[in-house]
Amino acid sequence: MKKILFLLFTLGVTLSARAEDLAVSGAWARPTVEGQGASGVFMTIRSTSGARVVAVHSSVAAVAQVHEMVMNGPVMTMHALSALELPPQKSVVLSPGGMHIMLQDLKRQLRLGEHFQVVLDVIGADSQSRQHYIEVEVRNSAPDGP
Ligand SMILES: [Cu+2]
Repeated sequence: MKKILFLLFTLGVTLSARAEDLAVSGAWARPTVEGQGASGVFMTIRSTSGARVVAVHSSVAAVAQVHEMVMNGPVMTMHALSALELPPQKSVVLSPGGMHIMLQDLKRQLRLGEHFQVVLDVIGADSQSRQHYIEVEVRNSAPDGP
């Protein structure tokens, strides 16, 4: 019996350590006007042991993708990434003018001050897939902080 309790305790600790593998901070999106179809979501993501974001969803938009900015001749264009790589111990910044999560076919207006959820489908260094729920604040500029 003592052995089983020990195993459960060890398992519990392992699970909670894994859940903390991914740290997301400063998630925000700009407000939209009525009828606007798209918006970008920005945040900083850090993985302890390395991971990749393979899909993104949000209930506020029919389509969500990770985009990068690429120069196409003299023109800056957006390009959808099949996966967002998160190298171990390295902060990956999604910011205006750089990589971002693109919400397309917005189902409703994003109003200043409100919050909505974005879900990241992540495959960890252990090849296990997990979903991370991110709370996104609608604001005019990036929040301060780390
Ligand atoms: Cu985009």
